[in-house]
Amino acid sequence: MNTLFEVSKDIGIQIHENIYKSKIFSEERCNPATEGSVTSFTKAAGMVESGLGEEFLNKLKRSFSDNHHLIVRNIGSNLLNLEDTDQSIVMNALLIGMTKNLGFNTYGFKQEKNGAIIHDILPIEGKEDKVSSEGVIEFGLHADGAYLDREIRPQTLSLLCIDNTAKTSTRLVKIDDIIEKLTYREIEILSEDRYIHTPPDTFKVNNESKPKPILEKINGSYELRVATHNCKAIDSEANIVFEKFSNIANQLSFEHDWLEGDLLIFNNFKTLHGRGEIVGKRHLRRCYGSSYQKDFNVLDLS
Ligand SMILES: O=C(O)CCC(=O)C(=O)O
Ligand SMILES: [Fe+2]
Repeated sequence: MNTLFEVSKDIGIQIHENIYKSKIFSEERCNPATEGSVTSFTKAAGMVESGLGEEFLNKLKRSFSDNHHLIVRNIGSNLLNLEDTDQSIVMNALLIGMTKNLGFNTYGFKQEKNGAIIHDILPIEGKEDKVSSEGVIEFGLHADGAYLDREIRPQTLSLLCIDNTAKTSTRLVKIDDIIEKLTYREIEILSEDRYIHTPPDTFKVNNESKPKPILEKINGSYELRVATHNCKAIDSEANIVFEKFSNIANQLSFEHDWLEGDLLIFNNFKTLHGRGEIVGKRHLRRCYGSSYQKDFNVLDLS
């Protein structure tokens, strides 16, 4: 089934103009964490909805629920012609609007990027050698917030591409494809409390390290939680299975080659993502979504 949906640049421009002309954003409200911004971004989500149309949105929803990811090409492709503040408002509105229109509320964590709802994903000076979204070295396959309980873990990630001069794609792999290659016993082992999930460098938390599973059966279907570079098995049998799991995940992963203006959204319970090394300029913008969180909530993990 199709996962790449190309909108005409006119639709993108129309959404931008409606958001811009409506003046629903004052300067201080363009940061989705500030008071008053909730109403503004909810209105903007409505504009994304009317811009894309109900029929098209339904197609997106179906594809997302079948494939656990989708790409809306061109939705942000004229952003680069806008002034900085307008560009920022429209990008945030598109990210939040698309996430909300697919049925997820946007939220953040006090311990990550000071509670920001919108995150700039680009290499940070001094963090080049970190295996994280702030580094430039290869970032292995992972789910975001794998160490967090399900209700507070991001259920979706929405990413909008602003600049991919570096031509670094994002890799994705679907759980269904991995499960197919595992034996019943291996699935069982991966479903047991035999893995320590360590928080990434980007979260300022002290985590108790109780063993948890990698696979969890929820309402009859499997979900996964693991950052392959931040997970340790507690015994050798669990480790052997984890290594097989990681190899399969790597083999079955596919690349999304970004074009500027692409919006990618994926289910963080049903896919793993990662990327190769970044050489050159690259800038994505991100928000989390969850149907378990209140819109614009900033969770305190302490
Ligand atoms: O930069 C990428 O392609 C992925 C970044 C990432 O892992 C994230 O935003 O959580
Ligand atoms: Fe990530």
